[in-house]
Amino acid sequence: MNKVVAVPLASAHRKVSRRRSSSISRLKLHASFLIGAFLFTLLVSPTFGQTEVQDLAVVINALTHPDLEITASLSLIDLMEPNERRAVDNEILHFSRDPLSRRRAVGLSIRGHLAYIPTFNLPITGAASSGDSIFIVNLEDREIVGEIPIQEGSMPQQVALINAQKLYVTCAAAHEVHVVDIPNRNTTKILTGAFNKPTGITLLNGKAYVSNPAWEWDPEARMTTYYESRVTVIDTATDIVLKSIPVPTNAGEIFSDGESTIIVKTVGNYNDVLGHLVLIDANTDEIVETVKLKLTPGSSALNAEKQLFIQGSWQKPGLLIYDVAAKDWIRDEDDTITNFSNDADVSISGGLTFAPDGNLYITQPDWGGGGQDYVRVMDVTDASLLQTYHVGPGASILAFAQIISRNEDVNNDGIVNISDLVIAARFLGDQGPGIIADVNGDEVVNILDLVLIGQGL
Ligand SMILES: [Ca+2]
Ligand SMILES: [Ca+2]
Repeated sequence: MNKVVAVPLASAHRKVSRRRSSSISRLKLHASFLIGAFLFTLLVSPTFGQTEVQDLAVVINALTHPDLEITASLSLIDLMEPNERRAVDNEILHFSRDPLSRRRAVGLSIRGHLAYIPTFNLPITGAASSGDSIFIVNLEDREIVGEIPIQEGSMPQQVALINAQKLYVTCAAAHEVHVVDIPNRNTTKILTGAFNKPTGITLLNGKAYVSNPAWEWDPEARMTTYYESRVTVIDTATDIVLKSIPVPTNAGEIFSDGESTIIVKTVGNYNDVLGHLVLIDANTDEIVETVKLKLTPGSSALNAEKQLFIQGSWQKPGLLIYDVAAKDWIRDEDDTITNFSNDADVSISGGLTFAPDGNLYITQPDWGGGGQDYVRVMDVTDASLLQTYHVGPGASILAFAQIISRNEDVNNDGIVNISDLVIAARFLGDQGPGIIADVNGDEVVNILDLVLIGQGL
């Protein structure tokens, strides 16, 4: 774990010192009194001698079980804490107090200190959802700080944060993508007509790519019908649907390589149609490669080296690795990673997520409510097991957050930007203890506080 601890701290220090020296050089001579005052502030205020950085894994424990009185919850793992037990803060909050509501938490997107989690009540499978919303959780204060209402019955799935003002949320039951104004916490636009059970969403080059699995449960025939699956492309500046790209049956997870390629995993029909990988050129929005899988794939995740790790099916367990850049297999169906190199007894099945440091996090939920829910960390260079964290019931969704405590972050969203300056300016001239805009803590809000926020921009 030393690698994880050292890197963010060092980079944070570098960032702070670079920022300080470059901005001082920009100050004019006639403002030298300000420099003096500013440096004095830095020296006397203990807050500015250190920048507190916390690397977290955020876990959604998704099991709802009225008989066992289990409701969906959130756990945090402190990745800088080497002790596996102490590192986990289990079930710090629940999405409902009422087990009978079976309130689901199905997605997780993080920006700064804030996590956006689509939720809805679904007491009976197959019924319409109710109380649909997106919870906003402040990960530093560890509390729900807001709730964005989403139209009842739409079953919000996944959030894509377009910018500080706007997010998209895929709404599977409504066959829509809703455009949400984040500061006002309301839906401003509904994109419709191009979607069929939209679920996955990823962003690249000013566009959003949405996967449409397009399946429907037929209660009379007691079987699932699979319609034509597509990837829908949306211009995120205008919210206009640009294109619908047909893909093989049952499109699921969708990834961006951060440069030029969108990768879609299709699952098939769990019968005679197996899975595929589809690569889409994000400049032309044309399919450039379709790779047939010889199985029904499980969870997958893409790392910074553009390697797609895929769980095999339950009949054919083990990890496959596809090299997206080379369009070739690193480990194919006949050569999967079935065991940890240093612990052959531990199964590596479960949900996959890559951490910023390149390690693979595997969520292993116990859907029976037996409490055997784990997050395991794999070093993919040698497939060794690094950590095992015991988390909450149904732990199956995971994402990463970096918490940096800064007084300059006036509105406490984890990001220092123009919004903080605007808010602080409203307090100019105010005096007294505990004013949020009093960045240097001298009990007066003046130009010095604004300068300090300006440093963070
Ligand atoms: Ca802020
Ligand atoms: Ca002040």
